Amino acid sequence: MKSIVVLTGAGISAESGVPTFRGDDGLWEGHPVEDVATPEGFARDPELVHSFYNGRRSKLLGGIEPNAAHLALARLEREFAGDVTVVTQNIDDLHERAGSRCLLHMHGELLKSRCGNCGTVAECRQDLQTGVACGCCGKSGGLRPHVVWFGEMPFHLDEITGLLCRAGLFLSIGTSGLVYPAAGFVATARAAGARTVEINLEQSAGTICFGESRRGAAGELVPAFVDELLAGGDDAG
Ligand code: BV8
Repeated sequence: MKSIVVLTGAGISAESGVPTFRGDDGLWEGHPVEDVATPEGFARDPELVHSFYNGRRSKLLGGIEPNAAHLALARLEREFAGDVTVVTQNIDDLHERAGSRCLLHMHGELLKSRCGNCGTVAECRQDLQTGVACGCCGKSGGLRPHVVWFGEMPFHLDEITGLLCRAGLFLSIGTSGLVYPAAGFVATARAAGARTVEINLEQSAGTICFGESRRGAAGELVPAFVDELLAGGDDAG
């Protein structure tokens, strides 16, 4: 049984109440991306960037729960005969809390901080400000969210490329397909001979690259597709 690679984006967390980036309640709304999701923006106004991420962190910790799509992917990992790896663009912890274990956060994690002075990555469940000192080196002024901003190198790319080249099935869920290198994963998987399936609420920038595209809400379509895969009704390649 070949392996499955699942790419998720903000759309898989939408039904849990986490705003997507390009929806009406979009995250970047009110903030140009350059101001809140680039190293230059952070250097220019660190307190603005801290408040942007502090707001998202406290919302995530204030009652947001995994939804049926997250839970279905964890079930797939437990019950599928081959390997299942979730590569997420999301910085929330909903895949972990749903039970996914084989999980790569290519754009980092909202509940972790990184120290610009000593490089320590630590759990972070409270507000960050410029004056907060690093628990390791004791210095302040260097802490930032452990997330990948525009212009920064995503994490785990070598491992992800290897997985894509060996996958029997590449499944993309809830992403607009606008941000690279994640948006290019489908081409890599397809070139390596994988079956490619997209589940998304609307047409995405990458829809034409997928062998199959299923239109609808992740909370409904992902559990149904996982049932199909576990029943063996649809060969995962
Ligand atoms: C890189 C973390 C070099 C932070 C994010 C000029 C200068 C510098 C770089 C570039 C440049 N031009 C292009 C680039 C590359 C750039 C890029 O792609 N820019 C775009 C805008 C053109 N990329 C980068 O900078 C990346 N780094 O390139 O380094 C390099 C080059 C090659 C190889 C290696 C390295 C780093 C980008 C990472 C930025 N960080 N997030 C944070 O979260 O604050 S990006 C962020 O937006 C997400 O992580 C995600 O990646 C991205 C897109 O969001 P989506 O997840 O797709 O969400 P979106 O709202 O857009 O769409 C949601 C979809 O769900 C919709 O289609 C909707 O219909 C659907 N949906 C909604 N509800 C549901 C649903 N579907 C199903 N069910 C539902 N219920």
